[in-house]
Amino acid sequence: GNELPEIQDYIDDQVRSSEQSELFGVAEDKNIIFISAESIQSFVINNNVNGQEITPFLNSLTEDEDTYYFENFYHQTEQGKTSDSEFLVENSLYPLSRGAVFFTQGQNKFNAMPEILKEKDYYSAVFHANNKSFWNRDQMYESLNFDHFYGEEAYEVNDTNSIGWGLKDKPFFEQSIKYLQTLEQPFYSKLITLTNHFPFELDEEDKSIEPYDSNSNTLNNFFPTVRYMDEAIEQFFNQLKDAGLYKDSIIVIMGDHYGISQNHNKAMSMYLNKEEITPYDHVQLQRVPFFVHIPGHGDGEVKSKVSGQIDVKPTLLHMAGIKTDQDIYFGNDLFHDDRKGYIALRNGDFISDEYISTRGICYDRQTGEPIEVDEEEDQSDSNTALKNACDPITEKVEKELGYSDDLIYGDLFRFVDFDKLNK
Ligand code: GP9
Ligand code: MN
Repeated sequence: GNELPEIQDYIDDQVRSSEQSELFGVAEDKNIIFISAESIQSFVINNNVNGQEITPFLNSLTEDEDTYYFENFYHQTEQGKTSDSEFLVENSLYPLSRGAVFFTQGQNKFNAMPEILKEKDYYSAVFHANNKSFWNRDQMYESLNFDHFYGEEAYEVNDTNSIGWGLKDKPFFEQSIKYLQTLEQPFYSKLITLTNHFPFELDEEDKSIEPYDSNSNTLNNFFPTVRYMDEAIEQFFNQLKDAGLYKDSIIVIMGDHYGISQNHNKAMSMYLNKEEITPYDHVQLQRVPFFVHIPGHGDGEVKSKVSGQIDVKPTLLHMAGIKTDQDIYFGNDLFHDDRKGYIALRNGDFISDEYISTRGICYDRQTGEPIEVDEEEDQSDSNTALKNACDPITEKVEKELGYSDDLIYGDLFRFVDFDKLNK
């Protein structure tokens, strides 16, 4: 059967907000420069290691008057890692619970950001110095309607400017500038970094801070590579200014997913000065930085509302002055107060203003304390059912994840006339 009408009704009732946010159109005619920052987690922001700041540049952005920083922003990725984060951003749909949607659904029809932005004459391009077929990007980017993909072959990569997974972030940004300068404006460009990737290798000359000292080399080496990426992003801001691209652009920086898995919980608890990493702490560690930088804006602040990668698409489209009245998506504009009020993780866990639900336990989000389960009389057959304070939201989360899966597995966007919608 065709679930589309039911899904559209659900989105109208439960997801879409009715009015335009205060930042609607703020990026109109401006370039959108999106930096996908590899494996960075929010716990490094405004934090130290060995008495030294880890991310001085990003820290300065948290206080910058032209920047909004979202401190409770969650990644929502699964096994598809970076590609899942890209899928969330471009579509505001959930990735799959197993495998990578970039691989399994690379030929589907979508109504992704690059396509919708064409309505305002945006040219779109991705920059990433890795093999084009990694994560099946070459195929998926066509389905998402990107105009161009600058992959590894667009870059000069040699022994001295690469490490680990490939081209280091500093030469990557440096070499990307000349391409950005040639793009038709306005453009939507996504730049995907690589150096801060497991196993976090870095040349001595690129190490500005010392590794941490714990039983986990992964966590130890994470800090110097995060710092390297922070420096690369700062340098990129300056290069955008030198290239004359800065003033006419908004710059978005987002962490793609966690870098430190729960295998390193012991070292992590030592670093965070905690006795242990509880399931609640584990969910809180899934926060990744999200920055929206609008040169000359002046109203920037730290936003504390619960938010996530699912929210990026409606937020950016609205900033570009595009309405999403008809689109099919599961996120909310981050600059709008009328929001769903929860962020669903792909495994069914969620974070709401009040609660964090994980592994069937409902925690108070502020205190991290589990909430007592009420025994509730079921009057129909006098059985006692256990009622969890998180249950009402859990039901919505399950419904929403199911609808997203229906859309993807059924390739249901084939049946929507988006030319009409994107008019
Ligand atoms: C590979 C890069 C890293 O191109 O995006 O992928 P990941 O392992 O983080 O998904
Ligand atoms: Mn990644």
